[in-house]
Amino acid sequence: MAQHAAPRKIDLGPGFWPVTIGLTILNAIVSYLIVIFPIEAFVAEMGQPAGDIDLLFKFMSIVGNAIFFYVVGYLVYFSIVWRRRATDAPDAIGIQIHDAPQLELWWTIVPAVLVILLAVFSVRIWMNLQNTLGDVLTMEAVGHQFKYEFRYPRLKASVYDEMHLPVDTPVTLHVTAADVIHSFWVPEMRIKADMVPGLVQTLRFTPEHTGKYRIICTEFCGTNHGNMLATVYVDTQQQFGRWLADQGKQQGQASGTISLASGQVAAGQQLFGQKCSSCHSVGPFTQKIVGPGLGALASDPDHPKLVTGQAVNAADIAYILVNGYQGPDNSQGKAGPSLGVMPNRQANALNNRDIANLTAYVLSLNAKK
Ligand code: HEC
Ligand SMILES: [Cu+2]
Repeated sequence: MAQHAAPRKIDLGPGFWPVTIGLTILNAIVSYLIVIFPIEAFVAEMGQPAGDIDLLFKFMSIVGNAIFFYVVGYLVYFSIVWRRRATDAPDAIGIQIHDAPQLELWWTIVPAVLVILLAVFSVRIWMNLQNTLGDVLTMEAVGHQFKYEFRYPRLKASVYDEMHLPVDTPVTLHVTAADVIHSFWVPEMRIKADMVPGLVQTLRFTPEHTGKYRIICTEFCGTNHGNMLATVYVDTQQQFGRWLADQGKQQGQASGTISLASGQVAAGQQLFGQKCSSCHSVGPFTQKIVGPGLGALASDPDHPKLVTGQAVNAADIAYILVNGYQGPDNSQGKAGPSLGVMPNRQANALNNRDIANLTAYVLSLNAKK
């Protein structure tokens, strides 16, 4: 048996060309359906580069579908045409084909051309996304457990969980993270980037439709990851200008001395549920979520001091709420391992009254015991 000879002419079977024509027609129909598929009817396109990215997606779908239908189509066709017949010897083996330069040439050229096209197409979009040429607004987004921080060039303090952008304005956004890996995803913009501590990545886009859109964290970043959502508002130029001015004014008013004596326990309890309970239980120190339990702050003999090493009193608790804390655990009088990051007042969006109320509530937890 001459098994290794190159065949003069490859026998493709009786129905090869009709099957090829059938698969080609099927591909043309599927490609047409992909081209007319209205992605934006399911997830709106809020601006550029959403359109380009949808086009790229359609191009990949068409190529992927073509490969799928041809490969599976021929696989089924050849399995039927060259199946083992009842009349074949029980130990018969299939036709062994080696060295078919014609076939090998085409199955190399066609995928190579497709991959090159794909590369050119996607690198163009990628470069556009990174290019900061002629941008008007440059700002930063920082991921925190479990909130988004936005820094605007003309605001002294950051804004949390609410991003405002002026319509029709190219925006350069630098994204990074403060603690663990988060991600910045705006489905309507088709942009998504991991927020990685120590790495700053650039996204450039231009919102073109006013409205309210979602920002979603897509990297599991801790116990409250599922609630790590924010909103991006695309405003008219005038609305955006007004918002920015308002923010500046509010930030000017936030300073001033805090009157701790006026703290309301009930208001503090309500705020605690909104802003603190994702990280703190009201159980003993050891009942940790992200931070230590706060229920026995002033009555736990194992932890006579605050994690900062300061005494447990209103002023020193307020100090932690204002400045945040990340350092060794000094609550037992000697330095222990760091417990994590306690966010500062900006990150927790606390004004002076909030701090007074929370301090009163935290201290009241001990009074009840
Ligand atoms: C992202 C999680 C997180 C949030 C939200 C958070 N904390 Fe904390 N908090 C921590 C961590 C972690 C520590 C410990 C820091 C350290 O020791 O390095 C801490 C420490 C503290 C301490 C000191 C505890 C001690 O035993 O000395 C107080 C008081 C406190 N937080 C109050 C609050 C209040 C009130 C809020 C709500 C405004 C709040 N925290 C929100 C994580 C958080
Ligand atoms: Cu996150």
